[in-house]
Amino acid sequence: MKSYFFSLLVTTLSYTLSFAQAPPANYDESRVLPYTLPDPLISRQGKKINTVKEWERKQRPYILSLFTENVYGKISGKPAGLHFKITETDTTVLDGKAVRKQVTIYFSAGDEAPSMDVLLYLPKAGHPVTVFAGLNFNGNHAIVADKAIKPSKYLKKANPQMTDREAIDAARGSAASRWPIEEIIGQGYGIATAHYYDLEPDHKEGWKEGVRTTMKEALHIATGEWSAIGAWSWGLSRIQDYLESDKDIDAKSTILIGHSRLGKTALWAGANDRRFAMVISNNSGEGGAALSRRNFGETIRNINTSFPHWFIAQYKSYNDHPEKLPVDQHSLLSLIAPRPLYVASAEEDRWADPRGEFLSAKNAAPVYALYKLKGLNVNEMPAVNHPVGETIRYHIRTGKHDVTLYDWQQYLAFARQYIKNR
Ligand code: GTR
Repeated sequence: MKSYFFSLLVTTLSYTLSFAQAPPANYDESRVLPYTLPDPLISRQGKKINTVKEWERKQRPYILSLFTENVYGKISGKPAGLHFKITETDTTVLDGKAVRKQVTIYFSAGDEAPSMDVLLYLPKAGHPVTVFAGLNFNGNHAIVADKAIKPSKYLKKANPQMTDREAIDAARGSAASRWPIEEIIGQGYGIATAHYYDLEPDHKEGWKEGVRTTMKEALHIATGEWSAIGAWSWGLSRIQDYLESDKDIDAKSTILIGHSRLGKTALWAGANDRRFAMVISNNSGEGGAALSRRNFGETIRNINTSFPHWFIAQYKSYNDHPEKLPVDQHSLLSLIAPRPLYVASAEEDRWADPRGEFLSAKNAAPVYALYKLKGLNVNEMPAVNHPVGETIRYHIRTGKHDVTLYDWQQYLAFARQYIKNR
């Protein structure tokens, strides 16, 4: 009897603890506890990695496998039967300065296959052009207010009474400030974007409708073996598959870009798919660029509680023990090497831990150094609106969690500097 009550007590306690609310977020720098980062240049056997050869052959695959097993899960390659249908080519957009293409990517053979709609804007001159590829939050029709843009089949409705038409009209162009197309086209670059819901709707049950279910047999990955971030990342690689088929595009120079959860996604996609020439993480925060071991802003427990589908189940075992993770996010950034990497924070986005993003970028530099590249070669966090660094670049801008024209202007300048002669 005694032991029964004891075990009941233990069960109740552990149940209560496992569902306990995360402690309030820490925003006090003086309360950040000391931590030690795992060294991405120490092998499984404890040996120091000194050469690019050792890094590429053994250590890089090892670090990638640690993220696969502990954080984001598996990811697959290009499926058999993948094909494209160009549904629109309009050469008159942006006063004739750009070409708009709309393309449906079918993930397997036939017109009924699961698919994703991609919206492209390309400058008319300077082909083949470099493209910024990134997923968007609210549908392609939210990028530019033009009725010719096919609306997403996933519509956000402000209230249940809203008709589809009203929802589409309300969303049209609503994300235009995050995709300053005139500026991008004016500087000679293009964009390719798709709604991330086309890959997996962003909620706990979204996997039932997304590619983790619809492509399960074709990709040979069980739904629980990968994550929503994995599914979205996989979709970015499928956009690259299309870009490689389009002769107007220099697909060897594709720049991945993502904001927030889609910034986490861009990093994971860039780590897995080395066809991407540059990666931009905009305000990606916890599970993105920010160090998990720093108890500042969002924590692993917070993110796993609000968004259990973003990562694999194993990641939950680190909820209260980031120090047990065999990696930290600087190791993810290291996987982008030797490709140029831009990490950006926003001053008011304390939830994403700007200093943790900076320190992560800084601690990725030793892997860039193997390639004789200077990474983030400063010791102190820069002042706001003062980009720093070389092959790894960093800025913290004034303002909120967002993607702004200021951010894009820095990315365009970085692209001009590092991508031009590829
Ligand atoms: C927040 C989440 C962050 C970030 C953000 C976003 O609620 O806690 O990790 O990803 O959403 O994607 O906008």
